[in-house]
Amino acid sequence: AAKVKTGDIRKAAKMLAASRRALVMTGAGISAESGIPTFRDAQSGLWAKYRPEDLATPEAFQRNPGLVWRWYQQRRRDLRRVQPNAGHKALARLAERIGSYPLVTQNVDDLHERAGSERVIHLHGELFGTHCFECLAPCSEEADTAEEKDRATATGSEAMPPRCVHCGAFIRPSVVWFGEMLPAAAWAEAEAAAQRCDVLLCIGTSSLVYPAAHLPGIVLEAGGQVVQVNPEPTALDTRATINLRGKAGEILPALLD
Ligand code: BJW
Ligand code: ZN
Repeated sequence: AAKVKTGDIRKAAKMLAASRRALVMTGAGISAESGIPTFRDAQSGLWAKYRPEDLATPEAFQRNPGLVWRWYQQRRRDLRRVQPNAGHKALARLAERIGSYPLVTQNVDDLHERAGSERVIHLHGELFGTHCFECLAPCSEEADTAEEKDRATATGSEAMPPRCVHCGAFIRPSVVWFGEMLPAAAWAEAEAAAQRCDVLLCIGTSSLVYPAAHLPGIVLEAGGQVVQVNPEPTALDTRATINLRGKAGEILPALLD
């Protein structure tokens, strides 16, 4: 947190301590220090080898279900091997400090839950969920153990997605692709929380993907304040009340000091 003015950290900490209805929103940046690449990092980002529209859209899945499925299987395996970092843990401790608050995440990983956060709202779905591409029936495929998964990879039997037991169509990951609606209940909850919150802590998101990127604006228009945590400039910088320029794993624990 060397680059950040300690005065700004102290101001943000006070703001959170005084808040009556805090809200936290996270993006890929909070999981970066756990070893999960972000999306828009050109070198090592999750889309380094492909264009997003070749992987994260319903059209991409229809065109090449095997490619898309294997990409998600790899990400599930990677996720099983990493741990929540100091940033995730600080957010869980923050609830003990200031009282329980909703945590809206764009991430499809489960690192907030594993760190102990309880009111996690997943706007873009979850990596370990699966459902039918056609009839939307949930699939219990993920009950398989990691070892079975690895064996399936080794034998090439996961080259294509499994089939739905009800209608025979392909099974897909329960994540929100470009052009798809967000889960209605999750979005409604996030929007309502933004409208009534007095302080939003917005961490590790480029603020480029909508409608999630609307949430800080909703907070500001309703008279709330926005504290942003990000080592890089983002689309939100000019509107945020306080910009804490640094890594989540360093700034968030410092907010609790
Ligand atoms: C650190 C750090 C450290 C690094 N500590 N920080 C309005 C205007 C223009 C376009 C649209 C609009 N409204 C809707 C759209 C279309 C589209 C959209 O937003 N496009 C834009 C890209 C232009 N939105 C949609 O399609 C959405 N659906 C929708 O609108 O439905 C309505 C509809 C239906 C039908 C027809 C038409 C409309 C759905 C969006 C779904 C997004 N899905 C993805 C993939 C999920 C599945 C998967 O994981 O594979 O979600 S895309 C990807 O981006 C993923 C993320 O959740 C999301 C956001 O990314 P995030 O988290 O911000 O990551 P990065 O990589 O961008 O940024 C990381 C940040 O971390 C950086 O700032 C770093 O600096 C920082 N960082 N280390 C703290 N240690
Ligand atoms: Zn089906």
